[in-house]
Amino acid sequence: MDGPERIAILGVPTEVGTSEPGSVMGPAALRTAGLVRTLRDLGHAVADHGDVVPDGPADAVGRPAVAAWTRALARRVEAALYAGDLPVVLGGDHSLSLGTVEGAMRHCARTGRPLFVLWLDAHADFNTPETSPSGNLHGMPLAALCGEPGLSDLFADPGRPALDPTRVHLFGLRSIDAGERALVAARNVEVTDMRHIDEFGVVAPLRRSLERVAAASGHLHVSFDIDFLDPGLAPAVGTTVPGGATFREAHLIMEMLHDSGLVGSLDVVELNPFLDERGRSARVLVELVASLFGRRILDRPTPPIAAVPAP
Ligand code: Z70
Ligand code: MN
Ligand code: MN
Ligand code: MN
Repeated sequence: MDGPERIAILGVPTEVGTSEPGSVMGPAALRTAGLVRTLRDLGHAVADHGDVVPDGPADAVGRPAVAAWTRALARRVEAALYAGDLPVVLGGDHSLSLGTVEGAMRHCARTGRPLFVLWLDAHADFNTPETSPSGNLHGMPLAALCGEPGLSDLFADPGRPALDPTRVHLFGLRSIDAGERALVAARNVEVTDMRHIDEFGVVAPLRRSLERVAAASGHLHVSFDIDFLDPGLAPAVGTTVPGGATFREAHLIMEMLHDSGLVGSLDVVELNPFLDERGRSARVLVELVASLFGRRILDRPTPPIAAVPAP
């Protein structure tokens, strides 16, 4: 990401993966908060492709409904990447990332670049039907993508290769169920939890991760669940988990992601506008996406820790 991008906006108004209604309105709220105009004002060529239509009956529920969204979205994301666009997917609950990541994986299979996933989230989203206490599919996309059994019916291609869990970085974790904790450890998923952030900050673990992606010439997919942020900052979430990222932490992460030039696709998920306060959360997300796409205070990248300028 260096200079103007061609950005393809894709709305995914779904809430089939959660039991809390409202995130179906997420794409509309992000557009209302000025996402498209903000990205254009930064000099990017932005095409709003409207909302994706699920590939199946409109009244589907449960797993067949999630699969219908995955099939449709994977195709749209793959096509956008093939056309040289950077897809920005507006959710919708986090089950939609099955589609974004399946599409990005197909693209990476063609280009030969390895896919890395940065998962900014309070949760691990690594439950399986066996470990899930809720049965909600938005708590399972990473387990499904990494090939855990019992979830292959959620994909367009049930025989697709699995995402390498060691190339997944959970960042901001502060709520994890017992079964998924065991699974995340067993699969060697990279984890930067909130305690680590409190002790060491966001810069060191993120920089380490970005250096790894750069060394492998990888495609970095960023999946931004709004509950990564502290609920005091972004209250529009179904289940609030206290102790989330501050605006300044999230802002710095976005600036570092921009400066890395490595981001190849982005999801912005789990905004529930029905629970927002005068559009506050939607506006915060637009500000953060703007920073990821190059808005900055001064015209210089975030300096490496090893090279803090002398006073
Ligand atoms: C819990 C589950 C979850 C929100 C993801 C929570 C999952 N681990 N909740 N995002 N808001 O039900 O699997
Ligand atoms: Mn740029
Ligand atoms: Mn999530
Ligand atoms: Mn979450």
